[in-house]
Amino acid sequence: MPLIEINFDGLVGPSHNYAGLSLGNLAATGNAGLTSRPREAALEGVEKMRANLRLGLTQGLLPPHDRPDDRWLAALATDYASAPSHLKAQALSASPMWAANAATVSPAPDAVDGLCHLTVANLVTMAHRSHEWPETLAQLRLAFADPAFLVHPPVPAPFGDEGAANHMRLCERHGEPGVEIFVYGESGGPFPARQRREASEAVARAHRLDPARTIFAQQSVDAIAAGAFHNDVVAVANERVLFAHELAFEDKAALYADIAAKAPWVEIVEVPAHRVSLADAIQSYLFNAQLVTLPDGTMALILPGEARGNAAVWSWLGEMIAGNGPIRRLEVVDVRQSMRNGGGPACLRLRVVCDPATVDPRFLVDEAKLDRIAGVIEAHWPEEIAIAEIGDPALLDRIRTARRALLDTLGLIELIDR
Ligand code: SUG
Repeated sequence: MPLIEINFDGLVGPSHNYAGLSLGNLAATGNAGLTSRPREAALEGVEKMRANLRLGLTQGLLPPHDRPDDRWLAALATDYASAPSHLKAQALSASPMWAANAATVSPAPDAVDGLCHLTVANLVTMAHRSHEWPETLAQLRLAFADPAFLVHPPVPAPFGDEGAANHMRLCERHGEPGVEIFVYGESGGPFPARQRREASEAVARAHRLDPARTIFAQQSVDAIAAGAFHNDVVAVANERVLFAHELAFEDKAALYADIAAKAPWVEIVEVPAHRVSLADAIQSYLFNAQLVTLPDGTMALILPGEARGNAAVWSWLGEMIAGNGPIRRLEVVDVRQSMRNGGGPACLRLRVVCDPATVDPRFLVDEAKLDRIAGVIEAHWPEEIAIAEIGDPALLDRIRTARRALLDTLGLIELIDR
């Protein structure tokens, strides 16, 4: 079986809420305190996966983590009942849904040892995300237990690593050797730069990448300051196409020259700032689209509804599609609940290029499995979580029961106590 790209979507967990925990993520902080709708959020995610299946794509799933994270609270010498309210919110966050931050993935053709490498992200910059990695590691070691893969533990603190959200791969076809671009931040005005160059370099070394096909590029300070807390809010790559905002990178000329030297076949589709401002790009999540290759070899852009709702963005996209560029089709999905936390279609998925036969099938989905998952969500996910409910013991029981029911359905009950 040839190597193909599989999108593993993080399923929105039953504790999905709007605590406003991510400084520098304007949607998350701007919507702090809203009442969330976990059931709707998870069903939106299921519909997005169905839409991808119907495009002929192979789809995987990563289940929600155990929340609240009692082990993390215990390490902080407290428990949920007595923890101060900010720790309660941090322990309860459903943030593992944004699977683009689960790990960095280097497919086998890129590594000198011929293995597909995954390094779990440490996510140390944000407290509520810093405790995701142990369960992510457990899940990935299960899903990718085949000897075709090597799953690495996270890079140590203090070198922040946010995984695939700051990593792009260019290649002529998914199964062929690629050029990997690691985008790090040095500074972001008032906001933290979450990806450190040292972390990216450590990941590239661990993945046994060829330096001649590896690029390190700085994310633009202006983009981070405008609210692009990850590179995947201002750029996305797929096969031979890089789709990026004009102001995504600090030294664009040097990066484009490096790409031209290492991957002369690349087509750069750049959106000029005078057509779509950074503010519009970030509000609409134009670049947090899934840029995918369809079975007929053409490319489609899977966009959030917010991109259609932004006049400047939609008119630019209309012209792009009417032209003769490499992106031939637009698909719009509704992930509004996740978007309110700053998570678009691309945030919700981790791409792994591999032979699907080497993946634990419990992590792959088809329509029938998605029907069963939707049934569990309808029966168990809370309809709403008001911010004042975050300390409510009845809510915690519901959240745990809901996750158990899902793991049962997936045959993954061994993850209950990873
Ligand atoms: O890390 N939001 C996430 C969104 C991650 C989006 N991922 C990518 N761009 N790939 C974050 O900022 C909000 C949680 C809260 O505020 O309650 C949050 O964590």
